[in-house]
Amino acid sequence: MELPVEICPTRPFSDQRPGTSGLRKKVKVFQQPNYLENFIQSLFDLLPEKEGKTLVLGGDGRYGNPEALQTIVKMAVANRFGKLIVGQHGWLSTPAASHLIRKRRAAGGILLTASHNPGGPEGDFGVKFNVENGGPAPPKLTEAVYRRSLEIDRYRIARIGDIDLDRRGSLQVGGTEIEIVDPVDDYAALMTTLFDFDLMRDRFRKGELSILFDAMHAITGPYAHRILVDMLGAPEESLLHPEPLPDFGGLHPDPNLTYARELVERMAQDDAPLLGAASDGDGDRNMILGRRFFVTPSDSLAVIAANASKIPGYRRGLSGVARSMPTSRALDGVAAAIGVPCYETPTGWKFFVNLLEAGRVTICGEESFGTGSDHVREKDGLWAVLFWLNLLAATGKGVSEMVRDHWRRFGRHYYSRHDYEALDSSLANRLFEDLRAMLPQLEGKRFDAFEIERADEFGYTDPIDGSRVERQGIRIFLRPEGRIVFRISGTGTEGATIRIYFERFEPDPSRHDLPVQEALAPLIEIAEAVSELRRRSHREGPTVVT
Ligand code: G16
Repeated sequence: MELPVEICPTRPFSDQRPGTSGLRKKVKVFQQPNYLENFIQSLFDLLPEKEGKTLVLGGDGRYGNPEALQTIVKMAVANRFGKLIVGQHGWLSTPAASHLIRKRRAAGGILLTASHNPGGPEGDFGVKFNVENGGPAPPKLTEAVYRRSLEIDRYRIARIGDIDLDRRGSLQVGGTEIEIVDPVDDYAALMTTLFDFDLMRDRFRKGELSILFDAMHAITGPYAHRILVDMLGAPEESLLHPEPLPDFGGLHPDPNLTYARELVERMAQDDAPLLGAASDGDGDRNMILGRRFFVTPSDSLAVIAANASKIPGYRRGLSGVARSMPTSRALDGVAAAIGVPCYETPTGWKFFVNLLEAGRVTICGEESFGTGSDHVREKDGLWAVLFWLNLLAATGKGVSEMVRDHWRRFGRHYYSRHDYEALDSSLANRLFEDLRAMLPQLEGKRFDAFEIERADEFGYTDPIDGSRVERQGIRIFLRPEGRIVFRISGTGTEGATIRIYFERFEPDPSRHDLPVQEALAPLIEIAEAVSELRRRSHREGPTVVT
């Protein structure tokens, strides 16, 4: 039966350029008539062979998702996709979607999420698009979609009733099969191929392993319940905020020390579990805590890489590792010790994908609470949590003991990121222009105990496809070993967010216990002396410190 397909006239929006990860805007922006439709049709127009192809659809359960999913289903039907695989209730974590795309050989996937940004009517909404390898769309594609969005004049939509997304099973709508799948099944099965579930189950049963996992009322709740409680036997109380809610229960689903406050407080108690962990809106980020101990994401990445041989899925060894440029160089020391290459990429998981596809990298990660491996093409929050759980079970050590052992062996990279959010965009741009102009004069400048060794702006040539990106952050290298990086965030939805990343290497174990901000204080002052960010923005300090 031919379906009633309507070709709707529309007018372009000028602001649909995807950022670090997809198109992210305030809910109110997405609520403008045709805003979502324009972006989705621009994307569909760029996919050459849709007919008969499979598309994966899901999201993090945030406000606006059910309605947006219905719209996308109807547009995908009208654009003649052969099959849609949709997570039940519209749910799919980003790593689970990446896995489904790969496993079911889909042409790609659309994920409705603004990641760690808040939800609800006053919050944020977003669309991520992943390509057939399961990874985030590369810059070439997102730029082409943006260009298309500037000239779009019509979109296609099937005039059909809403699909029941709560009922699993298949139905045929015109030429398109719609399959509603359990969002957790395939992902949970994948995890059992990587980690020692028998060992962890045994340790939980004996009371030798314990966890408090904060799903922040976002997508990882159902995944954590299945894996940690049903499969590993952790008690129900191991989960905090497990049910996905459209406004994340008013929480900010960003797993860091500021927004996961309840978890942090519980982990500060004497009877806290061995491992504390949290994930974000769409389940790709992770935060790792021990009792009264916070593991910076950069250290977590380095510990994971250094101990990979203790985990069944990685016993074969690592082909290489990668980190985003602002991530601390703790990983580089590990790579040198185990004799594998360490790649430095711009911020954005999409820059890891070619390396993973080419088999050059097994494990990679970022300072922004993202860690992952070649099991999917996204960062993966629960994977990192299971990695740590498996490590604790295999070594019998606690989190802080693991990290301190690591520092003793490799030295400690004190690390912190200061975010100045919602700045006036023109002020932020001018500040970067000034920093850029200053670069040639910075070398050799002295600030008490430190001297600027060199300063530059990071650009990257992809070693696999030769593509080049410029202006990926301003770097100031210091002597003795330290580094300051300035970047403008590509995920903010209000004005501009400037991030300053501080890193200082300390080889001496007797100096590994300083408070982080104290250890970095001289660098924080150098950053202000060079940029005058606080003075120019009339701010007393950063909005968020991680
Ligand atoms: C995205 C990207 C990450 C990036 C992060 C922050 O994560 O996938 O690679 O590190 O944004 O980017 P920025 O510093 O530009 O704000 P997510 O979890 O938000 O999709």
